[in-house]
Amino acid sequence: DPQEIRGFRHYPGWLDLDEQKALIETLRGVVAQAPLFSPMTPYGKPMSVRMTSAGRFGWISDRRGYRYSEAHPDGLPWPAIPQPILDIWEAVSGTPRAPECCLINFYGEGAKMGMHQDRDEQDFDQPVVSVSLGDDGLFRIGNKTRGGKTESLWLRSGDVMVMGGEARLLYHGIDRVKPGTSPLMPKGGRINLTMRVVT
Ligand code: MD3
Ligand code: FE
Repeated sequence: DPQEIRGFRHYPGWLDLDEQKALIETLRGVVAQAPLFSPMTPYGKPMSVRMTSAGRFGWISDRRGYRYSEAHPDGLPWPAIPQPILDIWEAVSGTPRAPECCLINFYGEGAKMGMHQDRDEQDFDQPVVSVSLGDDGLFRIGNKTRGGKTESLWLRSGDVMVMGGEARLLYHGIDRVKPGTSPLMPKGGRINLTMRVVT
C-alpha cells in the first residue's frame, strides 16, 4: 500500500524484477522508433537527461522553449504508449482519462534534473504517474513557489508515484543518481517514465 509524502502517493516496489525486465524490453522498442535526444534548454545548453516520448504528444524543448509536440524532433509521430504502461496508469491514477504522453527520461552517469514545476499540461486536476527503473534516484520535493524547505526521498527501481491534488504543482527534481544500485541495466543508468494527460 502507498506511502503519502506531501500529497505524493509513493508505491515502493510496485513492479517486481521480472515486470521491470519486461518493461525495459518494451521500452527498447519505443526507443528504436523514437530515439532518445538531449533537449536543448532555451539558453542553449543541452539537458543532461536524455528523453523521448510515446503517445499522441511528446515533450520537447529547444531554443523556442518547452512544449508538447505531436512529432519527434526527427519529424515522425511518437509510438503508441505500450499496454503494460497503460495498465499501471489504470491501476493507480484514479482518473477516467487516458494518458496522452508517456515521457521517458534516461539518466546516464552524472545526469540530474533541476527543480521545476510541470505546468505545460492544460488540466492540473489530472494527475501525473511516474515509474522508476534502474539505479536509485534522489528525488527532491519543494513547494508551490521556488525556494523554501524541501524533502528528499530515494526512488528505486519498480517504484511508482502518483502526483495529484496539492502535489501536482510542487517544485521537484532529481539531485543525483547512485550508480550500480540496480541489476536491471547492464551499463547502469536510471529510467523514469511519466504519464500525463496533456489536453
Ligand atoms: C511532481 N521527472 O519528467 S518523476 C519530469 O525522475 C520529472 O525523471 C523526474 O520531474 C524523474 O517532469 C521526477 C516524479 C514526478 C513527475 C512529475 C511530477 C514528480 C512530479 C509532476 C508534478 C509534480
Ligand atoms: Fe517534473
